[in-house]
Amino acid sequence: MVNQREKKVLKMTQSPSRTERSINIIEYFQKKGAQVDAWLERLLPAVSEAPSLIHEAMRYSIFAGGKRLRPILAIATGEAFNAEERTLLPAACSLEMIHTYSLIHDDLPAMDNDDLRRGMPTNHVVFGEGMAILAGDALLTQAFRTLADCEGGTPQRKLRVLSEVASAAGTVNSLIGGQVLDLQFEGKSVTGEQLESIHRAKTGALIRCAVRIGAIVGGADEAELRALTVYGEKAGLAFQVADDLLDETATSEELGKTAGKDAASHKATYIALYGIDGAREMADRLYHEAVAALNSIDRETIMLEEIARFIVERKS
Ligand code: GRG
Repeated sequence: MVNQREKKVLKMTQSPSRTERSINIIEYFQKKGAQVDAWLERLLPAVSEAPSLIHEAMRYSIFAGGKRLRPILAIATGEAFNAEERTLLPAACSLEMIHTYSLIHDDLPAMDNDDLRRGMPTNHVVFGEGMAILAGDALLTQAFRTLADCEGGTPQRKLRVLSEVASAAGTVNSLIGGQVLDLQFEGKSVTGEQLESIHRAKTGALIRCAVRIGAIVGGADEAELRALTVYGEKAGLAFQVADDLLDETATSEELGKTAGKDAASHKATYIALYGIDGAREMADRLYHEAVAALNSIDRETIMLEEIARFIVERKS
């Protein structure tokens, strides 16, 4: 039987303009996504574990069919540095737990108030608001337990990864901080600079972190880490510009979440500021800048190039 995530990956292949290269990236997402799912299965408490309802709620959103972009970015980076799977995979999965927590909370009535996510009713619609808040909290907590418990790696590297993930999920130029800015700017007109500061934090921090932790687990040196950080920052912004374009141009069915919400709520987006063509040009420029940042790294980084391309060409 095809599961929710495999269905999502198959949907990503439905672009008529895809090339041989992008077929490889689809295969890579399928293969690594299945590996991530297998690890998540092991890393999350079983539904049979009491209290089972919270474990059901956590698993409901984790296995609802996300693309697994953040863990796959961490894996692709780690693989370029021959990182050990037993350390890399749990570290990568911790990011998917944090990302899923952020989606559950973002969909709550007090935030974006949405009822569709990953093609399924949102967590609070199924389990109620209280349980959805707890499921988000529990995923965030489990992410840090996963990082603390992962095997292999030196203590220094593990601590550094813990610090990187905590920082990316936090308030300073990071996930929660970005959401705070987003709430504060609601209904106000924003400049390009302000929009970038929201998305560098809200969407970009976890994507940048994915690349950095892959590199740290693999033992990249500081110069390599700096170059990969630029790649991660450019890819993170490109992801958001593409997300704004998809919100405007794709259907809810294609996206698995409510489409057209940005325009309906008069939200500041790259489309609102630069128009569809301007946003497309920006995504393309960011893609080229991301790939250029990889030039100084003497490693096999083709998969990172392909992921950057996927980020701007994706259909969901
Ligand atoms: C702490 C109360 C409280 C709330 C936190 C942190 C937060 C709420 C919200 C973060 C905002 C957020 C949801 C950012 C992500 C933006 C985004 C474009 C998500 C979609 O990512 P995809 O396309 O999704 O990778 P899939 O489903 O494929 O994983």
